[in-house]
Order: sequence, then C-alpha cells, then structure tokens
Amino acid sequence: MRRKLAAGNWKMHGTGADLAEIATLARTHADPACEVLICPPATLIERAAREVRGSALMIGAQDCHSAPQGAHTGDISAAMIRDAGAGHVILGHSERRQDHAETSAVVHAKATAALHAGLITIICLGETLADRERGATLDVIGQQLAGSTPDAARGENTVIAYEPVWAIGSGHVAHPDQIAEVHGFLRERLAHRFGTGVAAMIRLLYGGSVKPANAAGIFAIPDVDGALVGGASLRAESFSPVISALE
Ligand code: G2H
Repeated sequence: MRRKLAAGNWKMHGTGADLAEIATLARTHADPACEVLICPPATLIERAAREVRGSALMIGAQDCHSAPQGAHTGDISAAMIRDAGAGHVILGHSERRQDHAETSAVVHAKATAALHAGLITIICLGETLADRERGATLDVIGQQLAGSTPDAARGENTVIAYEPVWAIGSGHVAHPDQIAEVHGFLRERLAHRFGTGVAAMIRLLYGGSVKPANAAGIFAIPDVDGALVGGASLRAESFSPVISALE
C-alpha cells in the first residue's frame, strides 16, 4: 500500500518567525494517518528539523547540487541537506527548470546524487499551457519522467509530482480528468520501465493550486497519492485542512 503524502513547498518564503507554523502543524497532526512533509527554504531547514523533532512531521529541501562538494558558490549538496536534518529533496520543480534552465539531464544527475546521499527525492514534471494546447502533454511528461528519474528509483526513495505549469500559483487547478489521465500515464510508464511491483509503490503527487476547498476532490482521483502544495502550505490554518482531507 502506498502511504499518502502531503508535502508543503514553501519556495522562497519564510523566516524564523514562520517556524511557529511548523510547530503548530507538528502539534495538530501529532499522529497523522498520512505522511506530512514541509520543505522550507534552505536557511530554515536546520531550525525546522529541530522544531519537528519527536513529532511525525518531516522536513525536506527544495533543491540540491549534483556534486558531493566543490567550487559551486551558493549551492548545497545532498549530504549537507541530510546533515541539516532533512530527509527529502524536491527536484526539477518547473520554477527551477524555468529560472535556472534545469534540463531533465540535470535533474537526473541531482536525483542520483540525492539517492546516493540517502535522501528521498520528489521529482517534479509538468507541461506548459503551450504544450497542452498543441496536444503534447503526455509526450512532454513521458520525456521528463524518463529523463529525470534514475534507474535506482523505488517506492521507498522516489516520489513523482505532476504539476502542470499553468496550474502553479494561478488558482487554476487542473480538471480531474486531466489529472487522472496524466497520473494513469505515469503509473503505466513506471510499470513499463521498472515493473508493475515497483510502479505500484511509487507515490504520485498532484501539485498546482491545491487548497482546502479543492483538496478532497483531487485526492479522490485514482492514482493521486497526495499533493505538493505551495501557497496553501505556508500557514498551518490552510495546510492543516489539506492534510486532513488526505487522512
Ligand atoms: C506548485 C505548487 C507547489 P502552488 O508549484 O509546488 O505551488 O500550490 O502555490 O500552486
């Protein structure tokens, strides 16, 4: 059975004062029926990890470098993330693919490094509006999945997040039929590559304007094992109902 996962992506939001939100979530969801993960900016990882110690909440990072160490000013390695107290890392988010020209090959290299360091990777995929309008959604998703996911991917170390770029932070959540089509396709491609046993254990998250009002509907879609949540994860009062919808 795949354990459901509610993952919060704080993006470039949050300072020390916002750790109170994490403390509230840790208190409110002391014994959650699903996994709950918060990925704050790198500056907060260590403090957030301290905040959740002894609770079921988990802390992750939003990116890592593909090298174990070296002359890469401003970057952090997977081992540094682990050392700071995080167990997960989001990779290949469309904002990184766009803002930092990250290709699937780059994401693959980062994922390989992250798995080597013992982190669980959350590999993000998603088509743009232009891709969808020219009928290329599944081609784009298939290429990103094949190109970004290492051969070592398994249910225990890899999560795939489908985030249509046009649904991110826009308030426009994808239609249930669109989500079901892509998630079904992802499961099928994973089975083709890794076998049905492995594919059945890899969790597929939906991301893109998930909020309390739409969470239950999204979680009812087949092959949706949880969500990667941006804006609504910043405050306990909005992330908590999303978590509850998954429980
Ligand atoms: C998609 C999501 C989190 P939001 O990027 O990864 O953000 O929920 O704000 O659309």
